[in-house]
Amino acid sequence: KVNVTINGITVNVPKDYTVLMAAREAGIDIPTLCFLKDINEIAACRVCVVEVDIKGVPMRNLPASCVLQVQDGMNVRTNTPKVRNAVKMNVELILANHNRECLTCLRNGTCELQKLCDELGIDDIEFQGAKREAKIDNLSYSIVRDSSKCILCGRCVSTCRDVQGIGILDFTKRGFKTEVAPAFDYSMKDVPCVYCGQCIQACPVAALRERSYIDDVWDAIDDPEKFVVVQTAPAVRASLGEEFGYPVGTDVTGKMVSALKRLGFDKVFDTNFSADLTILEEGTELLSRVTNGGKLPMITSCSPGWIRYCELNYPEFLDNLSTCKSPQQMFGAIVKSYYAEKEGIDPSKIVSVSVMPCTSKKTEANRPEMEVDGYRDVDYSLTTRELGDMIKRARISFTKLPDEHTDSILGDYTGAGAIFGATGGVMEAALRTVADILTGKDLESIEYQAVRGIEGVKEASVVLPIGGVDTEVKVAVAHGTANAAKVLESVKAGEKEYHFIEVMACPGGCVHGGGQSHVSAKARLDVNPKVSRANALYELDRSLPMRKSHKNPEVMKLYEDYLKEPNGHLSHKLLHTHYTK
Ligand code: HC1
Ligand code: SF4
Repeated sequence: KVNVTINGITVNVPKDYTVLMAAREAGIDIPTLCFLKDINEIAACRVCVVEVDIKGVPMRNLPASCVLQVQDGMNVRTNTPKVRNAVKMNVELILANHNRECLTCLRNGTCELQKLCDELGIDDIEFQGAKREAKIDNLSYSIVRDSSKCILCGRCVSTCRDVQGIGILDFTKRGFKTEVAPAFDYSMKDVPCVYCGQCIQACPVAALRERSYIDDVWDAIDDPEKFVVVQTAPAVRASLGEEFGYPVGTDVTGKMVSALKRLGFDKVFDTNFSADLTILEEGTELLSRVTNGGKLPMITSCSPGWIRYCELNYPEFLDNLSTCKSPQQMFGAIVKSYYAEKEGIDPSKIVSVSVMPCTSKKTEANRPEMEVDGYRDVDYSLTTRELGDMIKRARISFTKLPDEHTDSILGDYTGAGAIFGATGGVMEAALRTVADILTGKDLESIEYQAVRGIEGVKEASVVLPIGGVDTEVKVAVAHGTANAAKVLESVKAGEKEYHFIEVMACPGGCVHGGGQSHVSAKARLDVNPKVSRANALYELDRSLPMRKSHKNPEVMKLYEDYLKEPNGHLSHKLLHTHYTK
């Protein structure tokens, strides 16, 4: 450990600390902008500069505290006229080339640059140069890139390249014309982007954002001819409250349902319902592959970012993917078939809306194969943030709403469905059902701790009787595409053998999807949204009377009245698909 003095306060910190982290220990908040802990520590914006002397010898220039390692006897000052002037000038230089239409900007209120200007008291911009030419790329179904908002902080670049292991975005061109974009200025539509939206989560401003379908959804709601149903993904309820000031990871299920009813949706259902349905279909598929010599390991297929990643990078594993559509798509298919039939509604009048923590779901909903008999499974997919915006625009006082319950007959769910939103949740839900089926018991020990948590790759094994023989069922869970690649490489190399693998494209799983509420880089130093939101889902699971998918009464009724059996003829038509090379 070393002793460092910051603004007269001495702290004893580990020697691999940066000055920025040491200052936090001393209770001193150094401003940052390009800094994203453990992801982007590159001193690009120079907003975190400080004055330093070491044992009385001043360091030349003003070093950036995010990359400056502490040394014994270091004396740091963060609030001198020299520092204040330099920081102000650096921010003004960024602003000179920034599209400053804050009032009409999507990130008005959540923008980290705007907040910084407020904190630093920026009241005038001295540099009024020419601005970079504005380019808006809104051709993909999922992601919009607006170069006029980009401040070249590099947070998206590092996230896509280092966290996701993909590398779609990079600095292009030179000097004044420098931009962050896909190579050769391609549209996001035409590059091997998986639309995970992790770059949106990294962006401090509105340079990267989701493509919005809010207006289409309002139009549907306002059309008296249309019957508009909505489903909300497991992870949405653990983040939506953040849009209204609740702490990160507060479960707001009841208020979310109330809000959706007040927005005018004709029926408010739940993707948790179809998560349970997925488990019955996917669990049955797994058992049939294991007992009939089918392709193993079977790999989950609910995360569309993962599916696209697999198609683009590991086509040799496409036959390993479960043929199950994702819960989002299964839900849509059931709404326009079973539900329409039961309620006597013409499926062509039904508009199926989903609210997802995800930006890739927008592209998934638009995949050509995601329809049955000409009816699209899902017509519009919104993010958690878009739902927050709709609630605000409708001037609904979210915090004052009562808790309400989802509608039947597609609104019941179990704890197993709820935990889908956290990495390892699909695996745990599947194991709960598969273990019961194989043992013929109603097992009480249902929490599979080994697949929980945010370690990049998790492994577990469970001994289960298959065909009368005790068999060690080996499973793995990977979240984030870089971790998925690690697991696939180890399977390919023959180093690992698994029966079943869960992959989610986003680090942390859906709870940290590209469509969830923004948590600023600064706030992330104190809370980990992946952990807090996952905890909210595990708590919800524990509080529910039913915690196994095969105990969901509405799902069982769906089989009894309509589908007849998992993986049966009708299931295949509605709920399964194939991925082709
Ligand atoms: Fe997910 Fe899923 S868990 S993929 O992360 O399988 O988006 O929440 O809705 O479809 O259920 C997302 C979440 C979500 C699907 C389910
Ligand atoms: Fe990279 Fe995901 Fe952003 Fe595409 S959506 S650029 S894959 S981080």
